[in-house]
Amino acid sequence: MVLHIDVDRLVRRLDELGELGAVEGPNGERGCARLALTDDDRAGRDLVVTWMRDLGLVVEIDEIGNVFATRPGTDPGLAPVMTGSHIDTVRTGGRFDGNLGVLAGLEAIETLITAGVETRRGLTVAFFTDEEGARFPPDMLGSLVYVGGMPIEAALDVCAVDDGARLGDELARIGYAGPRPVPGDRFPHAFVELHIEQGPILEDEGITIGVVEGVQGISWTELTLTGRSAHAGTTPMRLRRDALLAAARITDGVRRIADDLGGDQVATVGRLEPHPNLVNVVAQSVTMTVDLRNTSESVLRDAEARFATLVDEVADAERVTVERRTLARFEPVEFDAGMVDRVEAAARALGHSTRRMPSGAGHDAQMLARVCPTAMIFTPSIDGLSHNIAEDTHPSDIAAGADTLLHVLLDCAQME
Ligand code: HGY
Ligand code: MN
Ligand code: MN
Repeated sequence: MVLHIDVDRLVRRLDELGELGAVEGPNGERGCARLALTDDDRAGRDLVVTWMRDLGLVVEIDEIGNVFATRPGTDPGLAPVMTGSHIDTVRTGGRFDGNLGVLAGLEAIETLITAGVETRRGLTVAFFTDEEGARFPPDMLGSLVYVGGMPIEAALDVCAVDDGARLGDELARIGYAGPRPVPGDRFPHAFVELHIEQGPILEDEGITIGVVEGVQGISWTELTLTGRSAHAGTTPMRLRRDALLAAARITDGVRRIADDLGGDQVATVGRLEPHPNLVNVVAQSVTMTVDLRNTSESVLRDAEARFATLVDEVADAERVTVERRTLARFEPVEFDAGMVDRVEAAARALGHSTRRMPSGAGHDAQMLARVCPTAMIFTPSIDGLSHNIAEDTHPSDIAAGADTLLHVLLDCAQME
């Protein structure tokens, strides 16, 4: 008997969670802006924890606010199998990024409870704090702390890029500074994460399930360029030290680095904050971010070297000073071959088309891969859109992804 999840129940929960921090678009799109450790994040956390407790799961919260909900197995001496993702979003987020992985994990466990199916190993569904890193860099912060990649003290002292709030203060304020110690003292036997692809590949090729083999490398840098504010009307061009012009030249240069390297190289200037940002003042300073990614560590380093040269040349030409701050730097990650095979086999056994692929986005799974055999399952994104309020995935694909997750969890839960 092949078990299937209840996709209507899963979609209902995705919609209900998506209402917390909901953002309405001009054409009726319904996205979600639920930045980490905001009141909306607290409301989202409270709702998911209520669903976890209603299922009778054992809920634990760790010192960085990661939440773990476990259905014990028949052999309590064995480490559980874990699934999960994140429920924080970016400001132009959708209802599926992260949320699908958490709620599909909950749905898989509820399906087993309803069917009266016990598992040898316990099953844990988790959500990790601040996966997006958009408010508190780096991204995947909560899972990074959980696996011992970042000391808790350093994490609690990270300040928000929007309002400067201290992460530890915000975590306490929303009531999610938990007692479970970090780094984790009880790592899972295996970890599998369901996530939307967030890109165009699966949809373009008409494939239902992405079998994710790894995650590309990520390099985030914050630049603060400082020139000299001056009067827009009286200051001759030759006398200007225009930080905004320097930022514009760097932005254009970053695009050229990606074009010159080609292949998997991507480069993004996502945040740009001029000061004083007034119509009649030559900008005194600009804070900006550059996001570079590549599946190859050596090419990513080449991109970083070209970026460093670009910044030096522009700063010299425009006579501005530069402060650099690394916000995130993670090398490419390869998932466990055995777990990747399990994902592929489960999807195919359910009759779904599959293709192996890397992940362009960062995910909590790349951190869990440091402590246990890990893999990911992708479902198609309509129009390849994500980090956009129009983010969407067909219910049939949601069902395919969650069913695949259910069967990978069942498979792993019987492992020795
Ligand atoms: O930035 C990322 O790839 C992810 O959305 N945190
Ligand atoms: Mn995500
Ligand atoms: Mn995201």
